[in-house]
Amino acid sequence: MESIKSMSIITMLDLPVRGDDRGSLIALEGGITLPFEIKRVYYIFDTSDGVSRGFHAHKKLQQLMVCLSGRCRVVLDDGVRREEVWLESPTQGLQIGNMIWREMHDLSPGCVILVVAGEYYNEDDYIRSYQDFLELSA
Ligand code: T46
Repeated sequence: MESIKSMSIITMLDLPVRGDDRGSLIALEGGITLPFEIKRVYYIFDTSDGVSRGFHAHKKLQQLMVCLSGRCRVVLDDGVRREEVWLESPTQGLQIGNMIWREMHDLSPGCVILVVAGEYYNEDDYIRSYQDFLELSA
């Protein structure tokens, strides 16, 4: 698990490519490639043109986000700082911890985002109001 960029709230993981002359393969292993155990995997695709997603934080959830195809711009906000990063490579993962507001913008046509999560889906873990997020993170 090698962090190639860890400044402020953006943490990108350089994912190990197990390639050979047939092509490339990346394996994500909980507790090895990722700093948490994996309980859930989901992917986002076929997002309508011009639509942004996210606009929430999680109370406890740890996740890794990888753009497998296309690109998208992710905004992260810890209640004090607001930063953004383009995800455009299947070899790089954006680690997002708890109490980080996230937004996904400018998803390109054909954009596919894989998300690996440390917990099962739980709507109670979501903070969907930015004002509530600011109060809870203060
Ligand atoms: C996140 C960003 C990056 C489920 O039933 N199970 C699931 O595991 C997930 C993730 C979602 N859903 C349902 C809940 C909604 O009815 O799928 C629908 C769309 O979910 P949501 O509006 O939360 O999708 P995004 O793209 O805004 O956010 C998702 C994740 O929910 C969130 O945890 O960090 O991707």
